[in-house]
Amino acid sequence: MSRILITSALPYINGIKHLGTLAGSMLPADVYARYQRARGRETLYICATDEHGTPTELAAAEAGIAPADYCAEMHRIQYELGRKFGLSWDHFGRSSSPQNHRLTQRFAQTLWESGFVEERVTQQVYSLADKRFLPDRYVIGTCPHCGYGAARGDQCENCTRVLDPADLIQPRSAISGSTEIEIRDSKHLFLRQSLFAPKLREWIEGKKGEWPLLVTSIALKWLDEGLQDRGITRDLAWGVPVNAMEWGPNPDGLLPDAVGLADKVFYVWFDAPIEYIAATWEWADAAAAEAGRTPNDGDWERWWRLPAAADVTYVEFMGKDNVPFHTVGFPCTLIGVNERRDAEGRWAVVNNSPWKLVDQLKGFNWLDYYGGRFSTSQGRGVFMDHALELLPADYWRWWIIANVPETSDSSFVWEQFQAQVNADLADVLGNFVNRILKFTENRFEGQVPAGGEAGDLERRLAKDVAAKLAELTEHMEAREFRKSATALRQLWVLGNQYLTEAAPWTAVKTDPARAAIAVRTGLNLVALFAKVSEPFIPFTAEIIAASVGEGFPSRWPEPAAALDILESGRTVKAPDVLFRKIEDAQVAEWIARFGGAEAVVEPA
Ligand code: B3M
Ligand code: ZN
Repeated sequence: MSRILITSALPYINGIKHLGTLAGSMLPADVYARYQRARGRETLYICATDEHGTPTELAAAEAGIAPADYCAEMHRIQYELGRKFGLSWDHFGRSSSPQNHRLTQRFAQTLWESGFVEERVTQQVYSLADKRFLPDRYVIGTCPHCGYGAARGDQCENCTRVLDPADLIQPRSAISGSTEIEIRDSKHLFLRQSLFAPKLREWIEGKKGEWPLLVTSIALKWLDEGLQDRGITRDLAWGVPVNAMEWGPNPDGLLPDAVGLADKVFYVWFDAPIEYIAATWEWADAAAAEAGRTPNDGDWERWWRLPAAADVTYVEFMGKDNVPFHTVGFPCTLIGVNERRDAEGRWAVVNNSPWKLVDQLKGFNWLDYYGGRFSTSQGRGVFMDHALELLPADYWRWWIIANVPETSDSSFVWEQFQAQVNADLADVLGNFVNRILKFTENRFEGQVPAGGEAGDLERRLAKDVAAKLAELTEHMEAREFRKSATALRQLWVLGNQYLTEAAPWTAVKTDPARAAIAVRTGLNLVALFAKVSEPFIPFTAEIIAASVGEGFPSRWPEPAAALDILESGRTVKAPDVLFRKIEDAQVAEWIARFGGAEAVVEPA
């Protein structure tokens, strides 16, 4: 049986994340991880904070503390919020970890010594007003391709074209707005991505039909535009230092310019994906420390390096803007540390334990807020901390997964959120669990009755449930989350329909045996719903499981045995109301606080 390795795009360290960040990667990854564990597959879900780059330096400066202290505090906050949302990471690491420093430098050194990285003198934007070099992202101006006025120097978020600051029209500093910027020479390391184009194209073409069209089309678009060599170092203080002193000669016999590079750090997008591996290393070291044993590299390498990882299926989750870095940049790094090429361009595997490339890549569109972007600065939209102040995590989990932006962008709208949560969670699932358990307490001493012979109703239900469960399982295996949520809701509806038709509260007056089979069947549906709802709404699923004395979490049910879970005589107990309905007055208050339809300033 395959082991499952899951990573979700690393949230930037600065700021509290909004619902869109949950939707675009961490939440679907969590639902999938929980499902895989329920299927009994050895599963590792890894995530971390993405801590380097200019945003961190600026946020720390604004907070008046050192970047290291700022990151430690924000990591703790993001970790706690993630756990409150039920994000079941096996490890939530930090890209500033010693493990990531060592691995990033080791990979860069190998790439240099293989000739896949070279030094170049670049023209870097220097801001006189800010007294600092400006990374591409911190130069803004008008996009030459689509005219978008706030295009960034690395990528235009409007037309997603990759840019260089020199391309921008009327460039200015994103920090101070100053146009007093000048170009200065600065020596940097470049990853020669252009060398990898043929191999990458072959690899991505081979993923057509397996990966979402969104992903392969973005990746191939980048390749069609002509793969550019990319700078992997920056003039920043906070980041993985480029230690040029220990590197061996490259194929031309050159050593890196220790002086020109000594005070540089690696570009955040070079070290961040490597943190997927390094966070697994952190996880293994933490487990060893907890067990009081010496760390063993094999514990983490067995997930990432062949042949030990031959039975691992590696699945990545991310938003569409991250797809280029995961289908080009990171694979170039891993191919580059696995292989070498000779002067004739022939490639050969030189690393007898190659690092794994991603097997399945689930990319998402964007979840926006009333058609516009969430905005911390403009206080528009719902962020993770506020969300949990308003409602329990499962309300958000359910709505996000049921509306996750898989094939197109989707929008959070309070009125639709209220309608769907009240209908699916309160009226369907909550109502079903409450009705059958309250009735069992009142008329069957709170115990699972010994059921008589199942009738046509139960036989039809068993067939429908088995078919719907098989459909849900198929969608989960395919990582189709909206379809999975729809199938799960339809399962809940089947339970309600059965109860309405079987009407044990009527049958009990004239045919107690019939009522007993209806109650027994209803209680088995409760146990089933707890199992299949756990990946989506884990907190509520645990309460439902406990109400019928079931363990948690438990194995994913087999369709054939879906209605034969509870033995007669088991004690059951109705839980408190599972979902309080969202009132109109609450929606009105929240629209006033977080913005509503009028809130949209610029389109997403
Ligand atoms: N920190 C998330 C973003 O672009 C970025 C992902 C890194 S995954 C290695 O919002
Ligand atoms: Zn543009």
